[in-house]
Amino acid sequence: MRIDVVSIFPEYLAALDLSLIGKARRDNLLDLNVHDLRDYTHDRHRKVDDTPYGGGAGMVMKPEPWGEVLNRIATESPATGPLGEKPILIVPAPAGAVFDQAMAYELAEAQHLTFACGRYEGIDERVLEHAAESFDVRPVSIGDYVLNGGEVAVLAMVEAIGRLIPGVIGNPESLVEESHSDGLLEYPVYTKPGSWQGREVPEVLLSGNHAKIARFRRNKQLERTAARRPDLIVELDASTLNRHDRDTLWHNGFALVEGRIVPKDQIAPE
Ligand code: 6GU
Repeated sequence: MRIDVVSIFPEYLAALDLSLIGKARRDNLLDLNVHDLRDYTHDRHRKVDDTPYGGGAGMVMKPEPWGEVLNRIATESPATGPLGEKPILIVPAPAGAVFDQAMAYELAEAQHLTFACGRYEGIDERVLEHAAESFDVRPVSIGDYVLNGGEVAVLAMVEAIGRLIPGVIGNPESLVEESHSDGLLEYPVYTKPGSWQGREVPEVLLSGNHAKIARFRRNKQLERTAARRPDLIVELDASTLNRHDRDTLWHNGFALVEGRIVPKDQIAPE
């Protein structure tokens, strides 16, 4: 996969040299190019922002350097195929669609991703309109809070996407049993010593009884998802739940009503 990132703080992206993503680059599984937006200015001050038309606080990123760098990336894109497919341009912004594991899986299939990191109040809207001629443009947010710029969001997204590229994670099995892969949060994990500061590892994990261990872990997934992320519980496909699952959910505040999972306190009394 090819990834291009455009930023006025390219040093922010240096962290992508580390760990699994850094190794994926060295192994040529990931061709990552970071561009300094200021290299596409032509004035002495390398100016990338200006005051907003219509007034208001803050500064807006000027269109010209963005136009130049995106044209160059589009021209070099390996994803402009015979069927007219467009490379994807992700624009990190709190006003975007929320990034999640399903989006990470979808984007991990792409041949080429470009990330346009805005700063200040954002990028002149005409840049996105112009870019849409050569890219599939997607404003994306990493959650309901505001960052000063897109760089930290790009670090999160590239890590989430990059680890799903075949060959990046040594043991692909570990992708199957992680949080969000089945709509539930991960179960708690333990390692040696079996007793630490008076706290014991749950006995069932030492039992060697694989069916019992699987049930224990599944219950923990259901319990902690019910407590921490009740929004995920009501989205579960009820047909994937067995009698034990439904019983655990009942004891954690959820009932199955006409094939749907609902919080018990929302069931109207007879
Ligand atoms: Cl993707 N960018 C910025 N600047 N702020 C954010 C965000 C992205 N996601 C949440 N807040």
